[in-house]
Amino acid sequence: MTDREYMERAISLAERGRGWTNPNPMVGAVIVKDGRIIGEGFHARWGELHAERRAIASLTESAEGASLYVTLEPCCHYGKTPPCTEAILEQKIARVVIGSRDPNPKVAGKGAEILRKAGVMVEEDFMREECDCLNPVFFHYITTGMPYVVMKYAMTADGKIATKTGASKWISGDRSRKAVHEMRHNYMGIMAGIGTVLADDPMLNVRLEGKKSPIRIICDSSLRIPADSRICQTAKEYKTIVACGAVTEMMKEKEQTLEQKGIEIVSLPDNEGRIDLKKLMKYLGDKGIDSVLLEGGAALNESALSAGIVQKVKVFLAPKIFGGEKAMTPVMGKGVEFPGQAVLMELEGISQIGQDILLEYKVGGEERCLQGS
Ligand code: AOF
Ligand code: ZN
Repeated sequence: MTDREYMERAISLAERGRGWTNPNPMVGAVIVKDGRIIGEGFHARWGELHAERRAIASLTESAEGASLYVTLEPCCHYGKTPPCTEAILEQKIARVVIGSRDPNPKVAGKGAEILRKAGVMVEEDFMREECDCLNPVFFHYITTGMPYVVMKYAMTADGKIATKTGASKWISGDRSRKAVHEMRHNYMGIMAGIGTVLADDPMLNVRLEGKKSPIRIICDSSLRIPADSRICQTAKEYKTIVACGAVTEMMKEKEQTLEQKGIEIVSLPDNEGRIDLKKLMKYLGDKGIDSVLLEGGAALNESALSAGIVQKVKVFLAPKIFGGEKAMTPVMGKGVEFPGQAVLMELEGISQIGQDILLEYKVGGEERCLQGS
């Protein structure tokens, strides 16, 4: 096998941690001696052993003189686990091939440096682009302290997210809706606006075996969420945060009722008393939430784009036409005056899911990853 094939193996191992490692990165490692894999591992869950230590724990023979292929620079700090650099040196591994650099200020080049100084042959940036595609969420979160936000919606071929009466069940097909549940597992948070809660009474959870549900975040400026909504009634089972604007006297009683239901309320008003979404992202980031799947509606989508908090947009395009000028489109609000003022995106992927088409865009530009987040 070639260096590329070993790193590809490490990447596919890393993938197995998707949805479980957050807010830590997905990482895979393969240890090779005399052309044979003698150990391999991946970071399986937040708080558990790092990929390098998992690979070492699986060794079938001494790793002295072996090569380690790892998708992310080994750490050199005492966190929940001791530094991986120490374990690598203890094993007398001779060569370390690294994919991504680790922008975590506690590591950032120091891991590679420690190994090099100890006499290990270190190769950096090997298949870096491919390895970077594993962790756009981690890179964004560790450098900004704010969650990576993915805006997702389903619309008809004429760009509607509901009929003129507001009915929206269903726009996309069964397979797309299942894909959305798979998608939800990958994010630590799922965010929706009060309009969506009032219209659909959604659960915003994951109903798939072996997958986990994200923390629910509802943007509700004046705490209109009904106490008997499905979200409120299941708040003890699925962690729920309701963000609101300024809390007026009239809202105090409602605030208490919701808290008794197990809901965390956070008041983050902007100058107009509505929710300051940037502050909300900072608040979620401080709580360790590294990623949010934004499932709209139209008003919240517009606020999120205007606040500049969205990194990615995923559009399910269904083969239907609703028509009607009153039918909602994915982003309402004021809109721009000229095409030159548009929110610009870069197309990253097109795939077919049943009869629907999934379009994936990166807001702004920068890195490209076909799959991944
Ligand atoms: C991981 N898994 O396989 C590697 C990581 O909080 P800790 O102690 O688990 O450390 C997390 C940091 O360790 C993380 O931010 C990243 O910089 C580094 N590498 N983390 O969770 C791994 N190799
Ligand atoms: Zn480590």
